[in-house]
Amino acid sequence: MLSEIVRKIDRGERLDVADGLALFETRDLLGLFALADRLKEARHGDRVYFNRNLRVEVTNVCEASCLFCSFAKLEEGHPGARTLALEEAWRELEQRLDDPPTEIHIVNGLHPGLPFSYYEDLLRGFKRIAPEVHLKCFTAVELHFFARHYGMRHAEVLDRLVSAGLGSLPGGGAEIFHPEVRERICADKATADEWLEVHRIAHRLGLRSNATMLYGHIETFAHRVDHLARLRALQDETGGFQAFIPLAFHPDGNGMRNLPAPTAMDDLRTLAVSRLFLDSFDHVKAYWVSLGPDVAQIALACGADDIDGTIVHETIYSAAGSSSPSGLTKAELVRLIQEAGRRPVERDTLYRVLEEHPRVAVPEASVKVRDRKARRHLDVLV
Ligand code: V47
Repeated sequence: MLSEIVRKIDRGERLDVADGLALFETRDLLGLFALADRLKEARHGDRVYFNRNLRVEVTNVCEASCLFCSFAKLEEGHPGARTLALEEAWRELEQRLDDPPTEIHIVNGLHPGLPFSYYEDLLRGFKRIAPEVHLKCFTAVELHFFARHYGMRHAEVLDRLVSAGLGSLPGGGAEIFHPEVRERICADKATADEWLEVHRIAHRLGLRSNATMLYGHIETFAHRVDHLARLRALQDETGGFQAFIPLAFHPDGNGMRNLPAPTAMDDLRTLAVSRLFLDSFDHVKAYWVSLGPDVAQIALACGADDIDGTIVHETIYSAAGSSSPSGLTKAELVRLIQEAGRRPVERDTLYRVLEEHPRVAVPEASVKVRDRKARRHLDVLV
């Protein structure tokens, strides 16, 4: 079956839903990874992208009740509920002005008690502090909530936020589009069509955005392929998506805590199938926070061309039991990529190249052996 798909890809034919399912079901995982890596290399060569970004969550108060979420607290005043004063949010950036991030990524709960001006002021304040910083803010779910809650059209919400400094949209909130799953895990927020419509409007207004898929809980492979197919259809229409990011489900402290987390092979398989099926997406991101740095590094040989960024300060995954560190330094990201035999490229949010690092020809272990002290150490060991 894989050989038929390889032939299709060689002929430049698009994969259909049956092919997507066959890829998810194949036992030839190494064949799958090699095929995805081949397509990644054809598009990006040995480049792997990362950026220097800062994550800010200004409120975890949320009127939605997603089964997978360990981050949101339903009401203000609930133990653990927290909404930052604008000055506190801005301080996150002010504290890092010696090495400022190129991007701030903001994702929040759906807070029913804040005025819309809070979000406009939030963005304006960040821009005042660092005019060059790119603001990648608010998932389509949040933007849809703003439209409903403040009585505006989606385009008006986006126009006002763009005037305040919004640069692009992150990919969160997509979860699983298929209603058999969506109605069970997140019935009370934007539907699949509403999520897609917000991105469609954003793309028409000239904004770029990302897309995600939360996998490894109650969904089937067929639901995953359906999700990818819906994203591919919108990408065909607008071309506005930059990156696809599969997000591995973390079970701690949420309504699906009785389920196991997906295993490494499922993580790698999902990334590889995404690369092959989403032929019109430039970038497939191995989000190291959700995968852990080790699996994210291996994913760089299975079709992923991006590993996300320094993050600095992550809360959604740490609340859900991820043992990943809350940030990585630029040097650590560069090393992860180099040791995967790839060339690290620091990018900005819109994938403009900021700095190309060399690909290291000799793996780190051999470099150490050339060092006299390490050599002596090794001689003792062998
Ligand atoms: O939408 C929440 C997911 C997303 C859990 O655009 C969970 O570059 C796993 O969208 N287990 C927010 N996942 C994060 C996000 C994102 C991340 C990295 C890069 C980009 C980008 C976007 O986190 C949510 C939801 O799908 N999430 N809880 C959990 N327990």
